[in-house]
Amino acid sequence: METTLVLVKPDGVQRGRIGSILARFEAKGLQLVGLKLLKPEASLLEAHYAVHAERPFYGSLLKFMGSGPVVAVALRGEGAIAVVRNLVGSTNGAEAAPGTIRGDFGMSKSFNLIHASDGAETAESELALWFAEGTLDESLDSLAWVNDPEA
Ligand code: 3AN
Repeated sequence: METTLVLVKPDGVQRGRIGSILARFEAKGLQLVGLKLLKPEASLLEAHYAVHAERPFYGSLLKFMGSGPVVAVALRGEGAIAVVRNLVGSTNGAEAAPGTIRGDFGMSKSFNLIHASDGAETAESELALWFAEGTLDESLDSLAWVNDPEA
């Protein structure tokens, strides 16, 4: 089992896409184990995007991410990190595959609706930042019908 972090970015919240984005993860069979709406502090965003500090878009990325409320979500499932990245699609919404969240809802490479952890180490550090209080330990009974225990 893996747990990964998803953020519905300010554009996704302002455009009323929280429900339709979360519905895709629920429908897939991932379990929500953390959920909150917040306007992130600059210090949280700086820590979250530290790896991009040298990129030319870093300043505008921090400004955008701090411009309105975001939804932070922790999702658990077998192979959840890669499964979620596949559902999210590639960075630029204009080029992302149809059927992915970015491919279906977005047109931009900066206003791309959603963030998802890109690996095991990132997921661990990002979950510690956004869910310092921890995530839910309990598993929903429905998860027993998502993955075949014999396979
Ligand atoms: P992804 O979220 O697809 O993993 P990263 O990790 O390359 O993308 O970039 C982190 C975030 O920085 C993206 N989600 C996007 O919001 C922003 N970003 C990436 N590339 C650009 C770009 N060329 N111009 C503006 N913003 C960008």
